Amino acid sequence: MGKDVVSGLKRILGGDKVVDDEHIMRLYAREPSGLEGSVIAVVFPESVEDVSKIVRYAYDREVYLYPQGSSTDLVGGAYPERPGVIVSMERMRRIINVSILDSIVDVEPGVRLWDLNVELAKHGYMFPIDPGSVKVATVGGAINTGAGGMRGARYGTMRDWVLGLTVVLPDRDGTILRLGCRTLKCRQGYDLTRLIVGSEGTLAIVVEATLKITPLPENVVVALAFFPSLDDLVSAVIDIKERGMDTLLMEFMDRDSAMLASKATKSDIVPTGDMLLVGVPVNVEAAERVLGELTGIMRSNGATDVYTARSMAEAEERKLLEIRRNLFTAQALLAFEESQGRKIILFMEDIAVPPSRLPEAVKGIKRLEEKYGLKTVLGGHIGDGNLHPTVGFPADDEEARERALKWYQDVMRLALDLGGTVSAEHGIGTLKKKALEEELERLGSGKALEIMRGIKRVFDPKGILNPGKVV
Ligand code: LAC
Ligand code: ZN
Repeated sequence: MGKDVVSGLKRILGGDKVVDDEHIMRLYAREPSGLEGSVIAVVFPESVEDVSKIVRYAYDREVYLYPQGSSTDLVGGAYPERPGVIVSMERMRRIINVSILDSIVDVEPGVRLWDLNVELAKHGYMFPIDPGSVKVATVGGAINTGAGGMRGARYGTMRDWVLGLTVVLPDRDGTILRLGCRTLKCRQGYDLTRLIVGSEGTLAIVVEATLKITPLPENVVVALAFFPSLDDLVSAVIDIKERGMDTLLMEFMDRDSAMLASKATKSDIVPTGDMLLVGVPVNVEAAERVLGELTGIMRSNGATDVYTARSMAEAEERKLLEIRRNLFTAQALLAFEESQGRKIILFMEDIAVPPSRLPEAVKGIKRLEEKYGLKTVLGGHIGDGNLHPTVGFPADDEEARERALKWYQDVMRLALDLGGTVSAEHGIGTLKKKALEEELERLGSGKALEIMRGIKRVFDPKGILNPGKVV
């Protein structure tokens, strides 16, 4: 079947948009966690019509399709679990229109979030969703993942920023459908736009998006501090919140993880405790005063070293954000050192708990680290209670994989016990399917799963789009 599919796709798209080289296909078959599937071909559509043609072909022959951005979701969301065709959106990367007056931008799905922000910055605007993978993550991937990131406590997730979408449905005609509006307010019956956001490529292929944009803050002050204990760090967070500071960033990493990430990034900053990173938007005149208040709160809660920057540009230049951005890299380094060069798999959790329950969550994660004997790197978005404990193990160690899977499930149960949720921003993919069921059952909402499976059938009657994911 593989050869037929390749020649069929070449016939309808032209040879230059279809790749079936083994080595290249392997690159598209895996995600950074180390999960890997198998690929028949990778196709690179260049237009909406190309996508529609691909879908019509796949519908006819019942070929599985995997729409893909940069595949950095970390829960097995975009990799081809069953053999199929990767639909890479990387050639559809035009910023079609920026309208400051309407506060919107129209983009193709392959535009990288970073590049979008470089363009918007020229107008004094930004698109605020800022996942750890922001330098490679694409708009289409972020829409399908429902991505969040470091500014989540203030700006929420993708759900809050997508106004309209053009999608291609996986039906006989490869129907092209426009959903949502180009205005900030929009009531179009049931909200199909937001149904697609976070649907992980299981309902439709996003081919264009209308996103809301917002002015860049005039200025942001940043402080990075190290605390003798997580309890001290949390009490600094409480004080910052009680002072009514409207933070843009509120991020943390535990001591060992910060040290590893500092080493991995060859940072000049040597962590001396549990790390808190805070950014507060203020106008230039108030920068000094607010920075003084912020460092005052940190020091009065026991912070030893405090690094500060009067602007985001200075913070980037002095690499105050780099340690936190490299949480995942830190675990990769740790697992790699311990595995003596073997291929490793990383499981990064993505639970959220109400921030008031964070101390209990952190203690619970430490307990599970001991219970399973898995060295855990811990950090996340402390402002919105989204935690990313991460473990790694050699890919060929079955026993360690079993243990890590049990650990993974237990971390999610801990979140549910504390009134939280199993996935905040990375999605369900393959790794969190069971946990999603558990979450809904605990809420007495088992029926919601039936509704979701029904929705999947309505959009994708033959089940060809990213099969086996989410529900
Ligand atoms: C982070 C990404 C991985 O917060 O969610 O680092
Ligand atoms: Zn995150």
